[in-house]
Amino acid sequence: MTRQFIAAAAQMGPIAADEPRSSAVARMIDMMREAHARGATLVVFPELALTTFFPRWYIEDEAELAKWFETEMPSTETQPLFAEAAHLGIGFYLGYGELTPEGRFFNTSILVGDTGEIIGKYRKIHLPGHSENEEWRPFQHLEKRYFEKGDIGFPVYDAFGGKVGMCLCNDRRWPETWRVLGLKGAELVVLGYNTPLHYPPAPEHDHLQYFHNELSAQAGAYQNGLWAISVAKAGREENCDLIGGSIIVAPTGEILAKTATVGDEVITATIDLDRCAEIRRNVFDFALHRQPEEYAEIVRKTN
Ligand code: CDV
Repeated sequence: MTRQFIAAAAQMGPIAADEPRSSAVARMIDMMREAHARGATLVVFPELALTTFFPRWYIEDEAELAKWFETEMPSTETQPLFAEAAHLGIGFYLGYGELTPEGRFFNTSILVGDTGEIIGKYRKIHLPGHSENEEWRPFQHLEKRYFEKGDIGFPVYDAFGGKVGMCLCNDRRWPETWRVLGLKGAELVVLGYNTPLHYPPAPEHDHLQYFHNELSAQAGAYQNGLWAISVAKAGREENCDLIGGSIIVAPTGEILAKTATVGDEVITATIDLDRCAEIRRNVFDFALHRQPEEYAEIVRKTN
């Protein structure tokens, strides 16, 4: 049985604060159709893909904050995306703010199969930024205030003929994310991000944003012998520039497709899950070469 399929990264340009979810969904449907026309059976959308990146603002009122979150999935506004996926026979990954019935807030992604059913969920673990309003910043990054740390670990799901893991934005910078997913057998990791071009605490690294983005995904893919699809929300969003640079990376660490704009843009590549073995049976043969007894430091709490 071939474990080969075409996958798409559907980068999104900016979403304005007053842009309704129905508009973001319509944009995603357009790109889903384009991906399908190019033969894709999986399309990956960004982190918090239904709204503007609201953690850039300090919001004191919880009711005001809750407006950026979804209380059900699919909802009336997102149902058309699920319906179109089922109609076309294409699966997707979607990032959104999740507000649970118990009143818990998470930065979440879901994996949806080609009949429109939710296959799996992930809740972001590495939450960047800060918890208090820091007025010296040109814009806030209040993920630590608005979201709880994910409580379901790094699950890996049977999907698209293989094993698929998810993560979200800052997670991609952490080798532990990729290693845990790799150890669980992930053959494809899909992720979305919102990465400002300007990093206020260390602006001397601003010119490295695209480099660090690629470095993280390429290293994660290569060092674990898996495919990666890493997708931006990009462009000037409410006066904040977000990087583009969405990529599809092979298990060899090579970039096979990359966006050229900071707007809505679809890229595709053929994913052959059997190519994971090129790496996993060689340099990164975990069973043969890993030395976990020497890695205890990694899981020791240091703070
Ligand atoms: N949404 C993010 O997680 N953004 C972070 C920024 C703040 C560094 C990122 O890792 O891209």
